[in-house]
Amino acid sequence: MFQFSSLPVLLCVMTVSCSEIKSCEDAQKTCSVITCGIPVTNGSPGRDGRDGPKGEKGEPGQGPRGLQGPPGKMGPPGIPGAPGLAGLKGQKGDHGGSSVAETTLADVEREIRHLKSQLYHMKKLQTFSLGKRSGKKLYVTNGEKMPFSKVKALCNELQATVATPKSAEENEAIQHVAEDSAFLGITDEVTEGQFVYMTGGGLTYSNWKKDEPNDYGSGEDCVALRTDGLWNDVSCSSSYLAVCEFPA
Ligand SMILES: [Ca+2]
Ligand SMILES: [Ca+2]
Repeated sequence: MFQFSSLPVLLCVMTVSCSEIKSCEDAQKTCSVITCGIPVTNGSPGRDGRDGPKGEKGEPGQGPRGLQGPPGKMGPPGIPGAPGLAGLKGQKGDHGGSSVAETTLADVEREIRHLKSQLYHMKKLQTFSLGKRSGKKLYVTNGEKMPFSKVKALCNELQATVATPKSAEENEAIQHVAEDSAFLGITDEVTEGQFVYMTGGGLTYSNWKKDEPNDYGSGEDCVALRTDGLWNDVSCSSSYLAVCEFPA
């Protein structure tokens, strides 16, 4: 009894083993003919089935955290923000260069006008107190007597010349200023007997006293205006009033 039930199985096994190039399906077909109606206890395992559908995502793993990666690229610039509130009002600035120059020029012009006014006023006072105006000349004396060399130096220091009358009117003006005999800007130091103006040129007017000039004594090369208005040649080293002449 045992031999009959196990024989088809053996035959099937033998058939498969004898023909290795045949597929298992073919073997089954071969065996099914033989095993018809006879239950089979244990067949050989079938091939792997097709892949099933993809499973759901699993839970994150628990492995160690990796190192932090490098920074990413810089993103695009954002939208400009709204304008801020207006700042506080600044302090008033200085004047510009041109304004300063104009202001300075105006100050200078104002100062010049003021000085001109003062100078005009002083000349009037001077004429009234010390001098005498004749035409375009102004004669001034300090009332001191001194040698001719010092008179020249004094008048030169005042940017003036020694009083030199070139007309009867001017001679009278000097006479009016001088309370005593005064030096005139006339000499014959260069050529004896030939009196000339210190400023240059021969005399165009004279008012000699009678018998003058006489070059008296050791010589007289300077000229003094007497209180009577007449001229006398005198020694330059003698002292007479200093009268200076200014252009008026
Ligand atoms: Ca002389
Ligand atoms: Ca004389």
